[in-house]
This record gives sequence, C-alpha cells and structure tokens, in this order.
Amino acid sequence: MAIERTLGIIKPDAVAAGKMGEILSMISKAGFKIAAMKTAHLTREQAAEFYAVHAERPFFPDLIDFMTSGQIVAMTLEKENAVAAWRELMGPTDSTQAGPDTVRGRFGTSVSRNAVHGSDSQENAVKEILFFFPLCKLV
Ligand code: 3AN
Repeated sequence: MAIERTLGIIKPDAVAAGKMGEILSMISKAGFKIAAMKTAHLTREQAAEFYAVHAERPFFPDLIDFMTSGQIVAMTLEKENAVAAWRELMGPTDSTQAGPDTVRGRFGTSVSRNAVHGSDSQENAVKEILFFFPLCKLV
C-alpha cells in the first residue's frame, strides 16, 4: 500500500489542557512520521475558510468560536493508508462514543470539543495540508 499524507490538528481544547505531548506520543507509537508541524492561533477568517464545507450547518458559529479560542497544532502525518489510519486513531466525531484507545476517547469531551481533526479523504488531505503548509511539495 502506498505511503499517504493526511492533515491532523490538535484542537484548542487539547492544547489548553496540556495534552499535546501525550497526543504526539500516541501518533508516534502508531507509526506515523510527522512530516511537518506548526502551532497557530487561527483568525475567524482562516477558520471559516478551513471549515467552509460546514458553513451552512447549525453548529458552524460554535465551531468557529471554538477553533479560534486558542492555539492549535497542525501536522502533516505520513504513513501507509494515513487518512484512514489517523481517523481510526482519532475515533468517531462524538468523543462520548469513542473508545479508550483513541485520541478522542482519551482527550475529547463532546461532539464539538473533540481534541483533534483529521482529513476525511485523500483529496481533502491534499487541500488541507496546503492550507497550513503552502510550500510543501506533495509527491
Ligand atoms: P470529523 O472532524 O470527525 O471529520 P466533521 O468533519 O463531520 O467531523 O465535522 C467537523 C467538525 O465539526 C467536528 N470535528 C466537530 O468539531 C464539529 N461538529 C461536527 N458535527 C457536529 C455536531 N453535530 N455538533 C457540534 N459540532 C459538530
């Protein structure tokens, strides 16, 4: 299977709770290579652009409030089958339904405060990686 890249974000709830190190450790133990990483504090415009696909959803204003409430960590994660593998390690969107071995099960608290983000397809992974790392050469 080919090496893939996906975009992971440690969200403001997990960063503020001091869980960045533990989440990076889970990522590393699961065999991902972190090909790029940066911390950022998104503006409302940047968050709205990143989540444009959800613009009409009722939770959109809360999502933008939350994602701009503090520092995030954006990462390009590399591994065989990375998109699916990172979504499996994250667990389901609703943290209350997530297993104890998943990042959301350990560090998320609800459907919206769910600790991490991951791309949902290879196509979106390319777009999302370029959003945070515009100079990255994708091969
Ligand atoms: P995922 O992040 O698991 O791919 P998406 O793409 O459906 O989930 O949703 C993007 C983000 O929007 C989620 N991570 C979560 O923060 C928020 N979200 C999704 N569904 C809801 C919901 N029903 N209520 C509140 N926030 C939600």
